[in-house]
Parts: sequence; C-alpha cells; structure tokens
Amino acid sequence: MKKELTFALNYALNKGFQIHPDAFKILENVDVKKLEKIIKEIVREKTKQKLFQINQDDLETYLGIKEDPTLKSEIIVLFDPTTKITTGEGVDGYNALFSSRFNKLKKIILDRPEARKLKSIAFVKTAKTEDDMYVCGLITTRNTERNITKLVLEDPSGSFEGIVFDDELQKTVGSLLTDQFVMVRVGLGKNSGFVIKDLILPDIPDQHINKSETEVYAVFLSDLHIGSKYFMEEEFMEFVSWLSSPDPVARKIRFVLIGGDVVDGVGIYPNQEKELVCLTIEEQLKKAESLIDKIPKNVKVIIMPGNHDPGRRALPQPAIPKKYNSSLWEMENVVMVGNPAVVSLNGVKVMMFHGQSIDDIVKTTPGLSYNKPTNVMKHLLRARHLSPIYGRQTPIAPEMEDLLVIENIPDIFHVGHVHRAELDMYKGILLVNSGSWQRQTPFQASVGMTPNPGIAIMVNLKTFQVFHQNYNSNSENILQN
Ligand code: D5M
Ligand code: FE
Ligand code: ZN
Repeated sequence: MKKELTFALNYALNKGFQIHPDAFKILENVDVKKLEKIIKEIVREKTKQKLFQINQDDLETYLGIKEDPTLKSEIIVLFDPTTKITTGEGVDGYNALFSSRFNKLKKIILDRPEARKLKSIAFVKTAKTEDDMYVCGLITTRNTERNITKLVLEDPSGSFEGIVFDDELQKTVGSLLTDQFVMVRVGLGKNSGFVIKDLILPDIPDQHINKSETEVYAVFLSDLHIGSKYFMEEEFMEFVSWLSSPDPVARKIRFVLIGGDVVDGVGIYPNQEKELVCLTIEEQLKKAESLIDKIPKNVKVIIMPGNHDPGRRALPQPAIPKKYNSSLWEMENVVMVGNPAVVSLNGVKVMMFHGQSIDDIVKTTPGLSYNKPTNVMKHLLRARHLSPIYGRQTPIAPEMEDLLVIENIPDIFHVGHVHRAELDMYKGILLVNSGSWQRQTPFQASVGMTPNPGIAIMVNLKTFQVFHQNYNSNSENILQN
C-alpha cells in the first residue's frame, strides 16, 4: 500500500473511525498528494456529527463525484448479425450474396439524380443511341495497359466492358476495389466499344449528425489481445482504475466499446502458443471477464468479436458464443454483439466493425497504408460496403443477404484491427480507429508494422469533442491528428 494511503487510514483509525470497503476503493484511486487533506477534513466534519464511519457517500460528496442521476445512458442495438446469420451453401449461397449486394447498393444509388437514366447492361449493349447512358454493377476486373484502363462490370442482366481514356478518371478507377459497386456514364466509342466517361460511387450524402442530449462520454477500445504475452495488462488496468477516479471526464463515461480481438485466441497463426500466457480460449476469456468486471457498473460495455476471438472466422461474425464464457453474457452492464454491429448510444449511431478487410484493401490499392487506417475507412464509406473485395485474405460467408453493405449511415464509425489509433472525419462522420492494447509483436516487427498501443480514445457524445488518455511510454508514437 502507498505510504500516503497508510497515513490516511491510520489517521482515521486513531481518531476512532471505521472505513467502509467501498470508501477504501475510492481512496485507493485518489491522487496521493490530496489524501491527507481529504481525510483530515472528513474526520473533522464527521466528528462534529458524532458519526464515526467513513463511507462511500462521504467521499463522493467531498470529491464532488457523486453520480449524476440525470445523465442518460441508453443503448439500443440497431443491427447485430448474430441472429441473422443463415449461411447458404456453395455457389448458390454466393450467387444470393452477390445479388443481395447488387440490389441493396442499386437501391442506394437510385437516390442520385444521374440514376434517372440508369439502364441495365443488357439494354445498353444492344441500344443504338448516340446519347450517353448510365449502367451500374459490381466490378469483376480492372486492367491498366498502355495508357488505358479497362473495367468490367456485372449486373443481373449480363457483363459489360468499358474503356477509360481520361487520365484523371483512370486514377480514380485505379483506386476501385474488385467486387465494389459503381455506376458509370458510358457512350459509344469510335470502334463500337464503350467509353466510360464518368464514375459515380454510392458514397455518403450530406446529412445531419445525431448528438446526445446529455453530456456523457463513450470510450473506444479494441485489440486488447488478452492472453498474449504482449497484452499491456498493467497499462490497461491503470486505464480501468482511471474510470473510477474523480477525474471530471471519467465521471461522465457511460459507454465502453470494444471493437474486437478481445482475446488473442488459440491457433490463429503458426506457433502462436509461444506468444501466449493463457493457453486456452476459456482461460483467456476468464481473464477478460475479470478485467471487464472492474469497469464501474454504471458504464455499459459493448463487446464485438474480431478475427482472434472465438465464434466463426468468416464475416459477418456472430457475438462471442456463450459456451466459451457465459459470465460475460450474464453481466448486467455488458452487451455482446456480432461483427459488424450498429448501436445507438443516447441516439448517437455508432457502426462498429473490426476491420479485417483493411488488409486486402491496403495490399491492392495504391496510396493506402496501414499507417493511415482512416483513409481506408473513407474508402469503405464511399463504397458503402465493409468488405468489398472477395476471395483474398478476408473470409466472407455465403450469406443469403449481404449484411456488410453500409445501409445505415452512422454518426461514428469505429474500427480496429490494424493497431494504429487514429481519428478523422468524413462527411460529418467521426472516424475512430481505436488502436490496440498489445505491444508490437515479432510478426508486426518483421513486416514493419508500427502500432501505437495503449491509447484510450473518448468522445463527448453531446459535443463530439474528442479526448484521449495515453498509456504508451513511447511518447513519439502517440495519436496524430
Ligand atoms: O492483426 C493486426 C494487424 O497485423 C492486421 O493488419 C493484420 C496484420 N497481421 C497479423 N498477423 C498477420 C499474419 N500472420 N499475416 C498477415 N498479416 C498479419 P491481428 O488481427 O491483431 O492479428
Ligand atoms: Fe488485433
Ligand atoms: Zn484483428
């Protein structure tokens, strides 16, 4: 025990006082420099009242941290794939998935004025008109050779190849992802081929951002990797204790969101066991449970899985199944959701996605990198899809409905996975990559990935002001805006 705390306790005991265990918990988290003054004043006050027990209420009143009962903390789960997952079989499943993707995105693009002239691919291929027309579809291939780019699109009526000559437009086409949905303006070329003259993405329209009426804060975390040797347990505990401290921001925190990779998992990558301190999923989740249990009960904790958590690997992922740890499901302040999920926090819509698709996008798109994950997040918003590329590293299940289309426009977009905390804005949407609580692993070092772990990002849901607490000892590697 710290000597200042021992002094405070002895002082009260010598004056004939008892200290309630809940009051003790608060004292443990108070700035040690203030302890002597606090205890002396409370002892003086209560001696006058002839009441010789110091309880939680005395300390909360003294410190001005009595919970404000008027602070609302309402959570509504607006979307959770857990109960919607069906999994179709084989080719049929994938046909259904892509047809659902096409239909949902076409519905979104129909709001654009250009879509009034939208025709099917089959129609455009046989039309004998000099006028420009619009078609939309999913990109099956894009190829650049000798100063021109060829783009192949598919809709339910057929497939279409168009050529892009314009340099600027070629650059835009170069950043498109395969299986992404686009609308294009086309005209007939000289040799009866089609020339693509313009390109329209579903994108995000200008919109009104929802804010909370009461001033409460949400904390954004992800990639704890509990069970890994590299999990920053001490720093994480320090952060969790801070949640119970008298700090004015801590006193208004009502939500903690965990965006996946809660535990490190088992058998996720070769030789992982050498990097684990907890060797089973159950043991890892037990530890997660005991850490989450230390979060004050008036804070709601939303837990979403990532690629290291148990359940299934393919997107969309169900919530971490009860069978691995039923206590997490039973905690009164914990809400378990799948990946992706949309939750409303006092009316502020937050879309949570672990971010698995970032790997494929960074690897196939010029100009994007692991160091600026929010740029990838903007790409996803423009495509209105959380994982457009199919058939590379990110497994996608053959669902009958494409649950990865961004139908519901969020106020905050929360992603993790790449272990780089970063903030940005896009069309009024706050973009949060919540970094990690795992130190750089040997694998990450070998591929030159530099995480900035140990940063807790928090947002005032009334003003959208952003704060952060840094528990990273490397001060050169902190949050950059
Ligand atoms: O992933 C953290 C980041 O590191 C994410 O961008 C993927 C990358 N990563 C991690 N392990 C591998 C392997 N084995 N191959 C390729 N890329 C990898 P996380 O989900 O926390 O492991
Ligand atoms: Fe991770
Ligand atoms: Zn991950």
